[in-house]
Amino acid sequence: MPLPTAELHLHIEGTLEPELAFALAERNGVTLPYADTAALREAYRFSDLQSFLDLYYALMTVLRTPEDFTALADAYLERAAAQGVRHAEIFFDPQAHTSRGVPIGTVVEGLSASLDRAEERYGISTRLILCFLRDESAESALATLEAAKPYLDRITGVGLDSAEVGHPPAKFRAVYEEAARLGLRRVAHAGEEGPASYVREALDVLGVERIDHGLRCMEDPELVERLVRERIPLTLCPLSNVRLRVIDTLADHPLRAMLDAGLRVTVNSDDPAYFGGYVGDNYDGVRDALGLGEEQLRTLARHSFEAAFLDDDEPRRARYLAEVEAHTF
Ligand code: ES4
Ligand code: ZN
Repeated sequence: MPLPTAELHLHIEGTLEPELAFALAERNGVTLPYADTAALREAYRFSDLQSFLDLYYALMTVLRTPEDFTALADAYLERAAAQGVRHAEIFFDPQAHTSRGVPIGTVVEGLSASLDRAEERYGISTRLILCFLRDESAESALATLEAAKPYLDRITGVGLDSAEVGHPPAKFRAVYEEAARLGLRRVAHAGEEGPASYVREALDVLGVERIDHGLRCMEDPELVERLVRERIPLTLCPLSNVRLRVIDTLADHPLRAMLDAGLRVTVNSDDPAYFGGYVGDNYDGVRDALGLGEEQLRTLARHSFEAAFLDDDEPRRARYLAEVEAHTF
């Protein structure tokens, strides 16, 4: 039995495996510039975040109908369940679809058709988090939030992703203010490729409750102290950091140092189809590379459920936490 965990940092478009991409391309009459799945996998050698994003946006053009999004989420949930995921807070990038003529309703309704059955089929509770592309304008983000208004009963929060450097959190101040007014929870990617100051800014200007990645906070001891004091969860994605060359090898990952510093770190898979593994593979990777013991692994899983947006269902959170305590390695 895998360690039960909540996955809090997962881009649904990043779960598109080559086999499904080719199947959807065929179904939708989209031509991919790769001969086959093996040739596509050959392209998964990234030098940085941007080189990954270029492929990520190109490949997701095979997603066109509600059924495509349903199939995508079903495939993720099945794999996630096999690796211990009990609760998933799923990011999606509406602008990456609306910009090519796929309405946000197609995306939300397609994903929802899968998520509505996730509990009965896979034993996973779910939430949806709408992410704004930070390399697009603040106006585009505001228009996206406006377009999402008919679907807010299915959306728990907002996030901020895509190319980080040069697009500081403050660019989205007004969008996050509006999101807060609408009662949405707030998270943001910060301190992945961008500096520690972006982590601070995401907290101060955007009012985020969790930081996605946040790795580079380790360059700023005062910021670390604050994150510990304010119990801000950080959603780490170890295999992603290696594949995107944020660090050289898993053995260089600061996760252990972050745990030792008292940070509320969690383990997640980010874009598992692209980075070589789902959430259990990420746990196994850091366990082996950093020599984590059972109590440290249990702490990581406990953090994930404590950081989950389950405030509307505390009995469920308590059940999940009890599963973590009862887990035998
Ligand atoms: C992403 Cl790893 C990562 N970083 C920023 N934005 C993203 N979108 C999808 N994966
Ligand atoms: Zn991410």
